[in-house]
Amino acid sequence: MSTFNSELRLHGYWRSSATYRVRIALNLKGLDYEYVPVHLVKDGGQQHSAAYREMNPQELVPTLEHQGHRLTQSLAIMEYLDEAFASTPALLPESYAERAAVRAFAQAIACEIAPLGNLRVMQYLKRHDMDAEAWSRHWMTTTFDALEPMVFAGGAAFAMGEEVTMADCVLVAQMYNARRFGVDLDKYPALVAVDARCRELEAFMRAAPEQQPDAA
Ligand SMILES: N[C@@H](CCC(=O)N[C@@H](CS)C(=O)NCC(=O)O)C(=O)O
Repeated sequence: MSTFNSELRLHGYWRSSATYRVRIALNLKGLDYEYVPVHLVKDGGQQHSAAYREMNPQELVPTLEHQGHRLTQSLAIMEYLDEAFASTPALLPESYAERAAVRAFAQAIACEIAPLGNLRVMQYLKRHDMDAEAWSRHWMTTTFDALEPMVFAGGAAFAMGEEVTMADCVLVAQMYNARRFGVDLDKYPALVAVDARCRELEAFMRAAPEQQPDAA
């Protein structure tokens, strides 16, 4: 079920994992939104334009506009959606300990992997003749090694239990990057299983990079 909310406008890029997380979250919450593509490469990167910088001084996607607010940072945006639209399915569990566990899982990816593989980091490494793809694979596997037993330990359907949470939004987006950069996923059967289970759900399907209007 989808609730139209014309006040939600998401600025993002089809292949951006941070935008992908937020698209999944919006779909899980049943929220319609206007999607405004920001091409991260064309024109030297539209995220660096004066107009976009005014909205997001970090020159990163995504940015979500809602009722005059300009929200940045995908994890903060997902928590905002959970709180602002509390009557829709929750992205975080009720118990404080479980919420902390979901946040920890999401942050392990969003804070320990994603910044190291960001476009501007990759561009910097390439400018300095370094193997940016190998670098990115290295940091993905370092954190995946830690996350794999956490998922197995639960033995549950989704990353952090029997319900889909914010952790799954972040995991699925990162698994997309892992496949794109050729990480050997055979080492991570639990992560692969959770990713596959999530991607069977409509909210995840509609959020997939190749389904976006700006997909190349
Ligand atoms: N911590 C931020 C990361 C945002 C981010 O790094 N976005 C990337 C795309 S996934 C970006 O805009 N990169 C542009 C660049 O590196 O110039 C979040 O979670 O929203």
